[in-house]
Amino acid sequence: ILKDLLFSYFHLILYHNINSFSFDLKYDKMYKNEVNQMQRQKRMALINDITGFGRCSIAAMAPIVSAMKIQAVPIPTAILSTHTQFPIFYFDDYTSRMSDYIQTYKDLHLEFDAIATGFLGSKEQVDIVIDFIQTFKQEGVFVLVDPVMGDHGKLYTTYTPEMCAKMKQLVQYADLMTPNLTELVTLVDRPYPTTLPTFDELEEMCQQLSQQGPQHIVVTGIPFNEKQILNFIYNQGEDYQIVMVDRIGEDRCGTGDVISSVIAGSYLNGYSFYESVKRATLFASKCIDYCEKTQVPNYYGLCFEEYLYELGEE
Ligand code: PXL
Repeated sequence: ILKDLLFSYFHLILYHNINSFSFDLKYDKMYKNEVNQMQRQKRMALINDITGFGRCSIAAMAPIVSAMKIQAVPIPTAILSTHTQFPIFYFDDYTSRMSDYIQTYKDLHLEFDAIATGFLGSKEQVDIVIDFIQTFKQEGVFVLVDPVMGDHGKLYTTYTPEMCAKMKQLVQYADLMTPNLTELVTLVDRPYPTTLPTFDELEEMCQQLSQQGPQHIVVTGIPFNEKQILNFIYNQGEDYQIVMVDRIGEDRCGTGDVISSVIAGSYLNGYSFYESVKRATLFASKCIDYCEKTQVPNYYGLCFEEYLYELGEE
């Protein structure tokens, strides 16, 4: 037995040494190849939760950006079996493991072309995201912040005043932002309007938010009338633009994630911000239309799989 044990131990040491030696070589070669590669595939970090059933966050965003020929790199903030709109769900907060997870990317000197952030559950997570951006946002890298904070004039219960203040800190690192009206007014310290704000009011609020960082903002999903949804686009130093879409059915979970990932992917592939928003809202509308026709429950998310191939067609 002792002989066997010694033999295994010896093998373990040998295996480890050979392995770390070959890793160094492999890593060096891999890294140099990547740097020398003229046309490395584009790569996007997705900092969001992984939810198994319900078509939201990374489970929706990763296939969407992949369809656009962009490598998706998930950085989980939490792991859930279903999203929180289901009556029951398993929830595993990943905060305490995020820094170690990200450390390997730092050690590997990985590079990203874009960073997209979504729902963040605690102020610690916002700090981790800020550190990630400070490390990986090199020249030419853009950051899309989807400030998932609330909807219909109400903030999510996790959004304490402390969390709101923390979210405001993240704004300065954003190049692109995709707030809804609730999130926009919260970020610029205004009350939720009782009537539809005018375009001038929307522009003024976007201007205020933009002064803190983001050059491009789209205020998504503003209920314009019974039949239409307004998306208000603000580009720093330019006139505002609007994209109207038909209002189909009730709100669907994950719509924001589908929209923000199509925007991020399109923008990374060279579309203007306006074109990116247009592509995203049209794509989401098509998916919602399919869900309504096939009577998919709202909390099952958007059946984006049906039209995914269209995103790959330039
Ligand atoms: O963005 C939708 C979403 C994402 N992730 C989780 C959610 C929801 C919506 O409820 O619960 C965990």
